Amino acid sequence: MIDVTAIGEPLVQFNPLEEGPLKHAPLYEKHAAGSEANVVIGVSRLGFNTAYMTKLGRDEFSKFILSTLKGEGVDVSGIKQIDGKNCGVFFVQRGYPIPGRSDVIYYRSDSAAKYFSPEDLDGKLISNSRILHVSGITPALSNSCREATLEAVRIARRGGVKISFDTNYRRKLWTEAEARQTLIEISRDCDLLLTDPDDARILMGKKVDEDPLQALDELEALGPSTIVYKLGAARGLAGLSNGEKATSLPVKVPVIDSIGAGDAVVAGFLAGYLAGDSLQRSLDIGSCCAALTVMRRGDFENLPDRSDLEKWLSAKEQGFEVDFR
Ligand code: KDG
Repeated sequence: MIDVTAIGEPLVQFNPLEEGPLKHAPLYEKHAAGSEANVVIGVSRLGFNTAYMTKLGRDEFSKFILSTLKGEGVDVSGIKQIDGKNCGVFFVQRGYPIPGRSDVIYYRSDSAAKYFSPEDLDGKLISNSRILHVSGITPALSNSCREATLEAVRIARRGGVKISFDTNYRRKLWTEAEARQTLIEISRDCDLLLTDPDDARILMGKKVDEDPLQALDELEALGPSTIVYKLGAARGLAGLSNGEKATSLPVKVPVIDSIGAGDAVVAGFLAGYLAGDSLQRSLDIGSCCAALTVMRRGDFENLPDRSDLEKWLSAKEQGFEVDFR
C-alpha cells in the first residue's frame, strides 16, 4: 500500500549563490524541485511510502530528477520517459526586489511533463494509495494535464482514496479567470484542502474574512473536511478538521529562500494526518518543515526525518533553550 501518490511536474531548479537580479548572478546551484515532488519527498522522509506520476524526457536533467526521487525512496514506476522532450527548468531570484522574498522564472513551456495525459495515469497505483495528492499547478500546464488531474481525482473518489489538494495558483501559468473553475471543481471533490488567503479569494470569488478561523468556515462550505490555511511566515498556519480548529504560530528563522515553504507545510501536515496525529500536532509538523526549508536554498533538502522532527518539536516546546549533547 502506498501512503501518498502524487502527480505533477518535477523541475530542475537553478538557485544563484548570491541574492539580487539574475542578470548579475554568475554562479548557480542545481536542485531537484517541483511542488508535488517536494511533497512526496517530504512525506517519504517522515517514514511513509510514496509514489509519483509524471512524464520526463531522456535528457540529463530528467535522469537527475529520477535518481533524486529514487534516492529519497519515492516509487517511480508511474513515471514515463519520452523521446524528444526535456525536463522543465526554473530559476530562482532571491531577495530582489523585495528583501526576504524569492521569485521564480520558468523555462518549462514545452517540457515532457506538459504532455502527461489521462492515458498516462496508473489507476492501480492511485487505487492502491491512502491519499492522492494534486496541486493547482498541474492543470495549468496543458489541457491534457488538466484532464489527467481531473481523471486522477475521479479514480481516487471511486476507489475511496482520500484526495489532498494544494490550490497553488501560479499566475505565470494561467489567469485567475482560467484557473477558477478548475480550482473550485477539485476543491469540491477533495478531502484535504491546503490553501492561502490569495488562492481562497479566487476560490470564493471574493476576499475571505481577515480572521483565519472565520475564513476556514467559509472554505469548509466548499466541502473538504480538513483544511490547512497557510498564512505565511508572520502568521503561521490555521487548520480545521471535522469541525475542530487549531492554529500553529511560526518560529522566526533566518530566511534564505522562501520557495518550497508551502510544499513543506503540505508534506508535514500529511505526515501527521497519515499517522493519525491531532490537528494541532499535524499543523506543528507542517510549521516545523516550512521553517527548516526556508533556511537554505533548494525546496526540500532541509526537510527533516523523524528524529530531526522530534528534536525540533521538543526544542520548540522549550523555547529553543535546549542542549542536545
Ligand atoms: O512550491 C515550490 C514550487 O513553486 C517550485 O518547486 C516550482 O513547482 C514549481 C512551480 O510550478 O512553481
